Amino acid sequence: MVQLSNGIRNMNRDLVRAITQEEIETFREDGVVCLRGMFDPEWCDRLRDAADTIPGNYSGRAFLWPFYEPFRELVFDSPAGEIAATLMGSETLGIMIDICFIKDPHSTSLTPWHHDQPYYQMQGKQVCGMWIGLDKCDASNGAVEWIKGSHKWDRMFEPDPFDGTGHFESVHDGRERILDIDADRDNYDIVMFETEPGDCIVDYATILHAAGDNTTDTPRRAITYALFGDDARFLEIPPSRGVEDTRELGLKTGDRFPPDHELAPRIWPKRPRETWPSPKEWAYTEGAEGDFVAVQPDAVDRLGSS
Ligand SMILES: O=C(O)CCC(=O)C(=O)O
Repeated sequence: MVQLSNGIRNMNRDLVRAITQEEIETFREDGVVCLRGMFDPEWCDRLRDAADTIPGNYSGRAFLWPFYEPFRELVFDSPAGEIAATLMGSETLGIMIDICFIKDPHSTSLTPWHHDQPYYQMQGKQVCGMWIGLDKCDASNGAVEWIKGSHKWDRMFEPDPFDGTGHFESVHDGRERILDIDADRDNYDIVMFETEPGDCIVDYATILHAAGDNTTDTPRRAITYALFGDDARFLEIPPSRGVEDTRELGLKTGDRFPPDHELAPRIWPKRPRETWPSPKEWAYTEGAEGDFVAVQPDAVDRLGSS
């Protein structure tokens, strides 16, 4: 790893190149776009090393930026914020959560078809995800597939559990059961990107996507962000679907996110390091399905009573 003499690591903190108009149009039309080589190898080396130290299972390593310096720098001092803000046409960008998805070698951690919106405590046209690959990724180790245009369907699907056990029992109001996409694949415009470390995929929160098993001998590691732009507002969501349950954001439906929110802070435009929030009194705990999740101290009680 390259270290500058002042101890500052030499990762690309800014865009390596401008985002093109064509990429913006692809993102808005298809709902997803793959941008190559946006995070240089040093980011990936550092993040892989950090990822390997975090306890948890496939989807259980979440809300990492308050605790792990490499994840913190990636959030507040990498091109991630500018990339997403540019694609969504937003002046500002905030982060709701970061998750490190690790598909272990020869693991059958199938990711069912879902969209991310039902997990998110936010609504708006400028709400997206960003998937940053830390390993080479293709169909053999669980590259994500996307249904182009599904962000415009104006439908909301109840997610299924991420462990292949079928459906959650209940379907919340305003949602429907996810369609059996794999039984009808020819009817959908499905795209998969084969990626190198440092490539990133940006997707609207309403686009449907899924990923297969890792059939290889090496782990497949990726970081996902939930991001929001100017028009996003807080939204109460039904409990019991995601790690978001463990966080009390202190907002009510329709509220804007304050730029200095301790748990969902603004990351673009960039802010000086001394203003990066440090959420306090949090702990990692074993969650309901063996996940390790970062929780506020009273969250276990809250979850228990929900
Ligand atoms: O990378 C994965 O395994 C899953 C990604 C995903 O579902 C997401 O980013 O929402």
